[in-house]
Amino acid sequence: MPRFIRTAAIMAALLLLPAVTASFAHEIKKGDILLTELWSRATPAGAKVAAGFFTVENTGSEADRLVDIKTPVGKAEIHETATVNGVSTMRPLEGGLAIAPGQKVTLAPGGLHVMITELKEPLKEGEMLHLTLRFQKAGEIDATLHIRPPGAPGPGGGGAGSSSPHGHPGMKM
Ligand SMILES: [Cu+2]
Repeated sequence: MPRFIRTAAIMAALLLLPAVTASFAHEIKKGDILLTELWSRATPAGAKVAAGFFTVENTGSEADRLVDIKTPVGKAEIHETATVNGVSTMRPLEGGLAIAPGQKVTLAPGGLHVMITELKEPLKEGEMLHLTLRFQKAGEIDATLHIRPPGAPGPGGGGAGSSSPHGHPGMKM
């Protein structure tokens, strides 16, 4: 009897696993590149800009570089945020994002991010944002980013309005 119960419990756990993996341990791997924590934020109607975030890890022994990003919903590029004399500004990352062997780089609000301009449609909470990332070595990777509530501070949990919005001084919106 206890053995049957144990088996049933394991089977239940296995059945639950795919859903859990999809929503919480979402990761994408190609070659030596591992992408995790892929997320974005919902945008208000009429907004022309959006941002995407993820963590990229180079699990291999050779350097790689994220050189280009495309998305069906607009124009995408990699931006860096820098604070000069107390003023936060952002600019496209020249030459792409280099990732050394063993290095892990996190894109997050206030730092590196995928900038989407000329946004064709609002990003809706609960849906997915599709990006095609092109790496010098790993090649093209299709990435899906969970669209979190507006103002979400991170890839999971949290709620709206708990952090400052993703600011873009210097860009006309
Ligand atoms: Cu930006």
